[in-house]
Amino acid sequence: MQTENPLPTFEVVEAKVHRGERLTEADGVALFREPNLLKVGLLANSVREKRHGDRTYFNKNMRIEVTNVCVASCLFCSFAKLEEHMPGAHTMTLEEAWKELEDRMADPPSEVHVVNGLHPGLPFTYYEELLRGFKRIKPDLHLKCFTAVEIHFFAELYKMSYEEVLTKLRAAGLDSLPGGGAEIFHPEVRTRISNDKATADQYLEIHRVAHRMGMKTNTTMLYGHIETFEHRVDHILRVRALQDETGGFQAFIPLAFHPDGNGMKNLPAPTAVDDLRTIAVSRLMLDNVDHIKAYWVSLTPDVAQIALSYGADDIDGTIVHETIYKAAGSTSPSGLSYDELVRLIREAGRTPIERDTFYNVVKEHAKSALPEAAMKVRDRKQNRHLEVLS
Ligand code: V47
Repeated sequence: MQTENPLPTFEVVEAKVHRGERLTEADGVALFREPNLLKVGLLANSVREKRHGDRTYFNKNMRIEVTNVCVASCLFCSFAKLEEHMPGAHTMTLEEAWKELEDRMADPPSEVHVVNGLHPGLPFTYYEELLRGFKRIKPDLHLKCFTAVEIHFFAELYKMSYEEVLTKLRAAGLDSLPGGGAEIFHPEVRTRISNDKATADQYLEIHRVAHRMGMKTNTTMLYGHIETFEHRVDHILRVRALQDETGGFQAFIPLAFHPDGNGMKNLPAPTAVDDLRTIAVSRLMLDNVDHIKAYWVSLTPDVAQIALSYGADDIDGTIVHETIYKAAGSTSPSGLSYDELVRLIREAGRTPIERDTFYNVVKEHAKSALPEAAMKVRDRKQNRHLEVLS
């Protein structure tokens, strides 16, 4: 890495951003090392506002994890169970998985996001039927299912090429791939935290194949454990390089590490300052990725709300039943209502835009830093405090 040379000053990087120049690896490391978080945040916010103004995206989505049985042994994972008979291991029947969606049909999501363990004993038809069943229930539902790590596992287990796996799943209803499984690409970290699943090159190759087939995907970075700032910058640059080639990534999602109940439980979780800095540097480095997502489950709704002024323009969605972060000690609720998301975005001074998975506008809400109803509640609360004090 070039970082043995003196790093550029913040002012040099700032001037480059204002000139619209692409940032280098050394610039990225310098931004991570800049002690004044506000300066980095302000710069990232200027880029965010140039691209999106106040617009802040969210969707009506739901998460379904059909199995937590997983043959991989990732150090950061608190969700996986090695075998089906272990306490806490669970694999849904297809009927149980479809019922999760059926139960939501009074106020249906526009997207279902499926992430699973790497189960060695299910037939490929289970996954095809899963997708077909979801589409039978709601034909216009967007299916964002299976990380590149799962696609790699399917290719090995069922002896198919990546393209064959994706073609078959697409025929069954798959619309796009979520970004999970990226972790940290650099081998110095990846071999220590997740050595027995898709490598960085395999992960990126699957996204490349998906993009070539016309599918959009997201990508992530799991930060705040044993990696250095240099590893984070290396990761971001690998995303940027593939995006230059294909243009297929819709959003980059930094995921804050949660330590409870996993192989790195002795490490502290990243602080809010690290969260905000990582969002900001991602926005500044990824000049070719449209959206930076502040995933409220991993950040907490409070930090996600602030991240909307540090470069993020998307806050994910309603979600409903998240379990991966719950298992790892997240204190975030497992779902937020539509109105709560609108309120979070509005009170951050932004305009809430309900989107579909491809960022088409479903509903544009009025911008209002403090909506009238919130003002009234605030006044009432303040009056009550004054009464108590007098
Ligand atoms: O792949 C697992 C991460 C990912 C922990 O594409 C952990 O729109 C922190 O990828 N602490 C799954 N992170 C979630 C994911 C995602 C989330 C939101 C939106 C999208 C999208 C994708 O969660 C896993 C892994 O990288 N993870 N355990 C943990 N203890």
